[in-house]
Amino acid sequence: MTPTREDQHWMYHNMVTSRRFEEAIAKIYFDGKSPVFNMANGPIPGEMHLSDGQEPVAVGVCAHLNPEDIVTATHRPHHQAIAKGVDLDKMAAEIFGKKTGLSGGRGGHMHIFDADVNFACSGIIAQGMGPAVGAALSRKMQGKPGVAVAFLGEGAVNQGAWHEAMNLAAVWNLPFVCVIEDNSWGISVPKEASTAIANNADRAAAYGIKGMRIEGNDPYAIYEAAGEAIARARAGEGPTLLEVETYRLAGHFMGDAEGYRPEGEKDDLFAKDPIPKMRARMLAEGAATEAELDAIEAESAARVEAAITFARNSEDPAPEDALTAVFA
Ligand SMILES: Cc1ncc(C[n+]2csc(CCOP(=O)(O)OP(=O)(O)O)c2C)c(N)n1
Repeated sequence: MTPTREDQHWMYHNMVTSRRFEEAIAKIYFDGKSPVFNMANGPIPGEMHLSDGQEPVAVGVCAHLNPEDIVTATHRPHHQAIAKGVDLDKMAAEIFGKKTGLSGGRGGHMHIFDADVNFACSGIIAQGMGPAVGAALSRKMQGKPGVAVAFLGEGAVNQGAWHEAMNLAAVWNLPFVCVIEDNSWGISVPKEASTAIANNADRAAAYGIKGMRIEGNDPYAIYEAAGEAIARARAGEGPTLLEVETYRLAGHFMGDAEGYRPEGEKDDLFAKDPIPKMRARMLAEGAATEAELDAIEAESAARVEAAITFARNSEDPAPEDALTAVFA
């Protein structure tokens, strides 16, 4: 199933918006954090994990989802949040720790929650599995439509929580899709040093479900495989495990010296940047004109600038608000 022209425009738009958003965040992040790096300082407090390069996974999957579908993500959540339709102004404000943020600035970049589009994420790896499988179970028990998708890194699928949730999703034949973003690194640990098998899709056999691996960080191939998995979930045919090869162009976190990367790895990865590749393919196949793609890029840049301005100009939460919405 090739994405329609409209879907391709949507995918490209969301990939570019995600990339521009992270470029803007990266530019601001170190403000106020030097000469001594203190991650509590500056307009963007806390740790920062960028998803540059991994955008095809988010758009290839989320192109098939509706607001009623559920997504859980990880400590690296911006690309999926944008593709799921999370409000960009409120997400930027959350990252800046502002009162107008999705959670009033309490969560920061690793805890983006938007109930309007059923999106959540957590900095605890594999933590999204339980809530996603639980959401799929609730939809099934209530006879409501909705597919739940949990995105995880390839390092996270060695957690016990992942296996337990995967098993229950299969036992209960739930409308659930697990998407593993295999960027080959868990912080500085290569996949082969943490995972006993090369292809995590093979683990699907342990749960009697369908598993697929998609190579090449290709938005078109991801779209096709995800479309099949999500259609199966909607038809009541149970969960699917998708592993997608992708690339992390940035460090694990902002400030990562990336000394663990083999010489030249980053150059190779940048040469395969999925955004210019998709642009070239759309032009070659007549799916868009130069003018249309330029307009998409301009629109994304303006949207990001507006969100960053909204976040910067928003009020800080009052100190006494720190004690609301918590168990005291
Ligand atoms: C339960 C738990 N253990 C350890 C950590 C620390 N930690 C944060 S990210 C990470 C590696 C994650 O690798 P992967 O799942 O492949 O995702 P990626 O960072 O590559 O996107 C670890 C160990 C954590 N956040 N949660």
